[in-house]
Amino acid sequence: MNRTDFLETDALLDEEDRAIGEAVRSYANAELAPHVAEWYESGTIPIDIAIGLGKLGVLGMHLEGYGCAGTTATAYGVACRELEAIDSGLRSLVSVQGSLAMFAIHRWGTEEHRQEWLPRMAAGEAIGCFGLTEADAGSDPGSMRTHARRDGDDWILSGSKMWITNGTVAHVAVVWAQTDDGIRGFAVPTDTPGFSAHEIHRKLSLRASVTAELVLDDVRLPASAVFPDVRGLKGPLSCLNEARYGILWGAVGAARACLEEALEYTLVRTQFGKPLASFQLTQRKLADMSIAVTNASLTAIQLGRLKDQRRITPEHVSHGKLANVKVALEVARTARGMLGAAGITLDHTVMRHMNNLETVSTYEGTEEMHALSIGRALTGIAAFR
Ligand code: TGC
Ligand code: FAD
Repeated sequence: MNRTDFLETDALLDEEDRAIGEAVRSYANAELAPHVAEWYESGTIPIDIAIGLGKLGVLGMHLEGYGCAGTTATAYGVACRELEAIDSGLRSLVSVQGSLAMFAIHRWGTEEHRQEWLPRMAAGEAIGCFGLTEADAGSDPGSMRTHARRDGDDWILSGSKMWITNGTVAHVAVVWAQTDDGIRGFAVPTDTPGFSAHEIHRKLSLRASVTAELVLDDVRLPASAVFPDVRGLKGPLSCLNEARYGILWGAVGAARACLEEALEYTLVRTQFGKPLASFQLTQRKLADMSIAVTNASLTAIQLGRLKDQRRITPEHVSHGKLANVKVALEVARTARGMLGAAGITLDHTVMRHMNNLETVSTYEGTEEMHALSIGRALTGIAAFR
């Protein structure tokens, strides 16, 4: 019996996808897990781990060509699951690099952008970030103020972006801005004069991850910097679909890790002369957590199938992100309580996961945004505004 995959949902995966998951799990356990509490405590992540992740083949792994592995979407999901079982910050690094920055360049960039950035990004030698959110434009990115105007053939980009993962360590920023022709995307080398990034400190969540404000102070870009063929929110939202898909898998990993730790702890911790796991109230919690992890896993696997068959819709992704992050947070909170005082320290993983999942629930569309997206699909009525 597999105590953290009760219904053996992994048996539903193709052999190759499962093997990729095992390779990522074993790399993450050996190379990343031993350091992650220290990174979390110091509020940082050494960006040179991207080189190892590049060698592992997980950066932009479901993209074709340009040094990317070209795996199935399911394999990408399984990799996200195994990384987030260690820490959401690791999955975040991979999501932003592969699903946001690289996907944007791959899908919407020019051939020149692709040749310039993708091979180095797949190898982890160049880092990307994705600037959509602003201080006053979060759930409603269409209200962004950052804008780009023409000056001869050049573009002049002005404004600021907030809460940008990898912002201070990025070599290229994908920036979305208002133009006379609607919202457009730009590939901005971060050494361009006028571009600066400022790390956001004092986070209580996703601490093993760099989060920054981007300031665009009349950044002059050549005509070739713009993504030629996309206008409007469709551009950035198409990238979010990719990252949200990775997140719905990642949440399974975080929840599974919390279940695993709650089980291990309650089997050995004794109170009232018996292991905590022997009390009926504890077993009810463990049973509910096991069911939650299994259901989340089934949801992820079905969405992987739909994505590999090119039948997935944004509303399907909203379903997965909302459902899986919500239950992962519930599992993490329950597990945190089950470890008592020990559960609040970095010697255990549960509170780190719980705190991380607060961010995971907020970014890439809050629970409310995804509920409204599902509501619109069910009713035909948009209730966002
Ligand atoms: P709406 O009128 O619904 O749509 C505008 C245009 O966009 C199209 N569209 C989509 N296209 C692709 N994928 C989707 N999911 C799409 N949703 C909508 C739509 O068809 C339309 O196209 P067109 O051609 O007709 O113009 O737009 P709205 O302004 O009403 O907003 C819809 C809403 C609220 C769902 C959307 O704005 C939204 O998703 N808000 C949440 C914002 C968000 O998720 N931000 C995330 C920022 S990035 C991030 O958090 C990274 S964290 C990463 C990490 O560290 O892991
Ligand atoms: P708001 O939009 O102000 O929402 C606040 C609350 O109001 C939420 O509960 C929300 O659901 C609710 N609300 C809003 N509108 C409605 C409505 N119509 N009906 C009901 N409730 C509503 N962004 C990027 O572009 N790139 C990144 O790399 C990135 N990384 C991030 C990393 C971290 C650590 C964090 C915390 C955020 C990151 N974000 C990034 C930003 C993230 O996408 C936004 O925080 C998110 O979209 C929510 O926006 P907001 O924080 O402005 O909240």
